[in-house]
Amino acid sequence: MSSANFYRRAEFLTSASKLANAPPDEGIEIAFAGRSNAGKSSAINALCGQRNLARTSRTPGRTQLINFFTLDPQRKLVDLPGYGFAKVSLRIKEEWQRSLSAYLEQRSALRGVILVMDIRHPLKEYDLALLDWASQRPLALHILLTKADKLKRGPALSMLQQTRQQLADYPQAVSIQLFSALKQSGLEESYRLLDNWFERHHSADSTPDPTPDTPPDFVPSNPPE
Ligand SMILES: Nc1nc2c(ncn2[C@@H]2O[C@H](COP(=O)(O)OP(=O)(O)OP(=O)(O)O)[C@@H](O)[C@H]2O)c(=O)[nH]1
Ligand SMILES: [Mg+2]
Repeated sequence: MSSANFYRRAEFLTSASKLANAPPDEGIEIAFAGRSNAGKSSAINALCGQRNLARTSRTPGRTQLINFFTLDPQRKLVDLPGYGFAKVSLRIKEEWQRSLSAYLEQRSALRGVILVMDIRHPLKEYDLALLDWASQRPLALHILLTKADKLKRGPALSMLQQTRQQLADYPQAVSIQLFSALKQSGLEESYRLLDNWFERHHSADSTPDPTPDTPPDFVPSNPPE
């Protein structure tokens, strides 16, 4: 099955306000983390070819729960609550931060973290904190510099280069790419990475494909030229 078709099978499973409410800790999970409003939920929707799988919003702080999406019985995508948003009460902020850190530190199924950053504001304080956190355990790390459509090609590439350089001193390997949910760009590169982390090897994938290849039902509101 093509990657696009595999990820299109994503279905909402459940939301958990804390780790204790999460589904059983088994199989492989890949989590999307990042600052509030960075574009995590939009990235998941773009990758899964579904407009409204993960709730998105102009209002920062939309995703306040840990949301689980099932791809198949052994593989899930996880939309984490965004961090760094000032306008929520301290109590709620502390709760999020607690459930987020518990998930990142304790979840055995967690294979890798996709750190989503707005290309115009990469590697802010909380992003660096997240990278440090993630390096406490062997987690694969990848960065989406998203909203790449907000910059022209040249500046976007130079931001990619700059950010890559800043990560060079980092103790753990972190791969990085440009992405745009709006323009649907960067999908193939992300699929290769997700397939790898999910141990989805095309020839060895024994899961039968019940659905024939179908065109995406996701029509970007602003399709690329
Ligand atoms: N231009 C552009 N806008 C985007 C892109 N991705 C997301 N957005 C917009 O950015 C805003 C936030 O997107 P979300 O996907 O809800 O962000 P989030 O990281 O899930 O936010 P929280 O759930 O609050 O943590 C929305 O208005 C999106 O439409 C993109 O690639 N390009
Ligand atoms: Mg969200």
